[in-house]
Amino acid sequence: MRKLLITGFEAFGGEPTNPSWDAVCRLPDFICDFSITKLCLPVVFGEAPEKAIAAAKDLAPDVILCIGQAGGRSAVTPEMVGINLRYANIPDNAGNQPNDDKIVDGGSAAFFSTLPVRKIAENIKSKGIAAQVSYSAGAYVCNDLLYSLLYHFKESKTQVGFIHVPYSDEQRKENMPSMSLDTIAQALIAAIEAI
Ligand code: PCA
Repeated sequence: MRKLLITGFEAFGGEPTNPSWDAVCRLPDFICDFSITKLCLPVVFGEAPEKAIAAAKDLAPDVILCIGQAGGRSAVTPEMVGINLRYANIPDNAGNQPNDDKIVDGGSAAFFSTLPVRKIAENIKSKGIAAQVSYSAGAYVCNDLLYSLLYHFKESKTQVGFIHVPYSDEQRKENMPSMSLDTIAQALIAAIEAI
């Protein structure tokens, strides 16, 4: 049996909840040949990847799949790339607001996800759920997590990827695209099936 560490984020930006963690909580403990370990991460630059790396040290997962909210997107979007950049429109949950800082001094400009991103998007779509490959995870804490994990695991067999999800219907955002938590959870199961 393979091991998959899946992470979601705590709430941020004044929201009461985060659909990434809410959807992760709905997942079963086993999906295909994976045993699933769930972890909620703080929306704090540097701390999110530290906590994920610490959990991975204990678990030695084959795959680390991170999930985050991308409010305003209408589809589930597997991310193709993490970039070596920190920029924040709003402070993170510890008050940090980096302004075009590097994540790793002297690190590569970018790393590609080591998950089969396009296959993941196709498999989600095959279930009738809107999905699209994304070529930018932004420069906020989600990208910080993706880039830092890809950097940390670049010489290892551990595969790393990130999926952004829309607002949930349960967040009741007016005039904003959203999806039910159940649909988001089904999309994550479809994503894991494709790995
Ligand atoms: N989304 C933010 C950080 C936490 C989250 O769920 C982002 O896209 O960077």
